[in-house]
Amino acid sequence: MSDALADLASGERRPLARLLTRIENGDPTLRPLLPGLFAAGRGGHLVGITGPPGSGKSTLVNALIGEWRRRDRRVGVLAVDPSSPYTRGAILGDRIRMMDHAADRDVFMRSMAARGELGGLAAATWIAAAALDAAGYDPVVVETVGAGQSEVEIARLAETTVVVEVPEMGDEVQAIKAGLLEVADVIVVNKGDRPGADRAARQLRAMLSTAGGRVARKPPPILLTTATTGDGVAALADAVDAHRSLARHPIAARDRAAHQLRRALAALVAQRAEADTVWEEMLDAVARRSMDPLTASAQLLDRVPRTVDYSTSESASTDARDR
Ligand SMILES: Nc1nc2c(ncn2[C@@H]2O[C@H](COP(=O)(O)OP(=O)(O)OP(=O)(O)O)[C@@H](O)[C@H]2O)c(=O)[nH]1
Ligand SMILES: [Mg+2]
Repeated sequence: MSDALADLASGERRPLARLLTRIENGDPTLRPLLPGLFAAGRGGHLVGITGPPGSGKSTLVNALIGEWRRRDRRVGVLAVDPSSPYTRGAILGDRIRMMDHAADRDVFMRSMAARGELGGLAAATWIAAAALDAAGYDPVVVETVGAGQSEVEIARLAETTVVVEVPEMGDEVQAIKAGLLEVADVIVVNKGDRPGADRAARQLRAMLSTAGGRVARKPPPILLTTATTGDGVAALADAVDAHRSLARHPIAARDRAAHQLRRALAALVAQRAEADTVWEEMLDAVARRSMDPLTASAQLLDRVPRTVDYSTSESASTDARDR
């Protein structure tokens, strides 16, 4: 095992923080460490929390941390910042809202942005989550803003995906909501102190009686919370904990693995194609409409080598650095 991984197992915060920085930067020398990192996992529950901006995700995570700490769990939290204009600036707010637990040694919180390339932000996020798992945090919570498909996808890669909604349900957001609800294992109507919260929960239940959740065929539980007071948070923690065993059903695990593989594969192929000498040429051709994107993709794919050994190309530099 490399020193970086051995240090993780010690439960110290510094080595974990350092490793997360390397993951965030897309440090290519990490790639040979990945099998060891995933093998060092301790079975922590990976929980994704997503929902519209401002729905109270961070406040809810803060309250959930309190609940899980009462249950003697060590909690890890990654707040994902896709560095889009939408969410820039939200990070300081997140930090303040989760401040209740800043001094707790058994709570680890970190904002994640991805500057480099280890298969994109989604992959980097789940590598980081694996690091928190290897460091003994359970659950490991990933908060992403459900403002775009990629962010929702990040939460979807979790074992248990919690979708946070709010009582105000304008018609214009119904479509977005439907997309979000599709990936939900647990649905929360937060801001339960606001008028119409009960009605919103009832509407969602009606909507879902036809849609169905992704793991079981039966609709996911819908819970009412008020994150600011903690109302309903214990029941939410119960629902999340209860979903853990469902998520580990072999069919659910394979379903998740398929998503992870497809995403990682797409990111890798795109990365290699973009490094190809003909990439710019293809771009021009598609931009000029002298070639269609599908034919261009097929030609680029044909040029990607059939066997790529990632373990050899970068391991030499890793050995030099980590030993
Ligand atoms: N009334 C009420 N306000 C709440 C509740 N939960 C959160 N809020 C408020 O809603 C605002 C947004 O809360 P956040 O926790 O930052 O929401 P978020 O979903 O993490 O926001 P982003 O990360 O920016 O998408 C804050 O002003 C919170 O105090 C609640 O249950 N009731
Ligand atoms: Mg937030």
